[in-house]
Amino acid sequence: MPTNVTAEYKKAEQAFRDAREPADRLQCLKEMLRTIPKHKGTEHLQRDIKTRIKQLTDELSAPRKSGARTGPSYSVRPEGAAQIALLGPPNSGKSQLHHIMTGARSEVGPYPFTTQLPLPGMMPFEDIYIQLIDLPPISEEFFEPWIVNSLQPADAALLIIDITNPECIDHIQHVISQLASKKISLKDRFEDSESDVSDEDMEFVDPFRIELPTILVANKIDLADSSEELDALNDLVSYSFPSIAISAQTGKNLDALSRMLFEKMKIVRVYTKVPGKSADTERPFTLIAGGTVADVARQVHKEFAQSFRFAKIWGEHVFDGQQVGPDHVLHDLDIVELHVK
Ligand SMILES: Nc1nc2c(ncn2[C@@H]2O[C@H](COP(=O)(O)OP(=O)(O)OP(=O)(O)O)[C@@H](O)[C@H]2O)c(=O)[nH]1
Ligand SMILES: [Mg+2]
Repeated sequence: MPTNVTAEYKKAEQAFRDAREPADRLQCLKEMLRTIPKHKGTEHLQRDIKTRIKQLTDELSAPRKSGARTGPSYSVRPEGAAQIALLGPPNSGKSQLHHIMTGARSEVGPYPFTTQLPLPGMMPFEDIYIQLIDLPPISEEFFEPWIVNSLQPADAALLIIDITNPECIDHIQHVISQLASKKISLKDRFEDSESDVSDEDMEFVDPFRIELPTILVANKIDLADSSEELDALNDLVSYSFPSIAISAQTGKNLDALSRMLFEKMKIVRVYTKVPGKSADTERPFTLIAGGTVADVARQVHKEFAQSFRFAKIWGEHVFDGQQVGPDHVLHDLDIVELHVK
């Protein structure tokens, strides 16, 4: 039987999903606990919320001590146009890929379990950056519990496998099941699924469930001779994830991979201009598909959204200098001139 929630709780829950800083998330969790209807049907969720509040409070109050049993959440503050988590079995080349794409010094080793902490890095794509987070491996026997926290702010994932490993297909399943046991599902679609939940708007959905759109990356293609390994590639077709075969060693197909990420994420670059001047083409603001003029206004200045009057836009989908309101949806490479009171 679905249990109905109040609009107040729903609002707090939405704010929690949108919050990216740990302190904001904590605030939202407290608001969720305050507004959740207190009855038998919500007991389980109340307990979950309390656990998260405790974890976050501990994390925020205590600086990380080495060897502490309950460590910090290991979540990395998002930067750039999107945050992408690198997932996969041991030794599949996650760190090698991270290093070659971002230049960050991920430790690469010819043995499993080399990576033990999340490591951020920025991958350039044309005039923007996408953040890649290198993570420890996930296998049938091994799963760092804190990876769950690391995945909270992620926008999508790359599931990296070693195509020369005869068990690489099983590895995919192990990663999927380990994550599923923690309410994290890897999904094959990048389209926003928010709209299909409108029917159950006022029903409880688990606020801690995470869905990560995922690209399957078949690595070490340089070692694959055209026989067995490529058969394995064909088996991958049974997974419906978008996929690509690369070599993190030789660099083969890496440009295609970053373009695929950019396109799948539907990242929108917006250039701003001041009236009477030409656009600032140096540094675009970035939005995820569906982002509006108001979203850009907020990035330009926190209070901009309040003083906003209208915007003029140049781009492929508008007349030159077309006047629009805050809800106008922007497209990649649009130029926006904000007018304020
Ligand atoms: N030939 C070849 N070797 C690769 C490729 N990518 C990674 N390797 C090698 O594979 C080994 C494992 O690479 P890592 O990047 O450390 O793998 P990982 O997935 O980060 O491993 P863990 O941190 O243990 O999960 C290293 O010896 C790399 O040099 C590739 O595309 N081709
Ligand atoms: Mg590694």
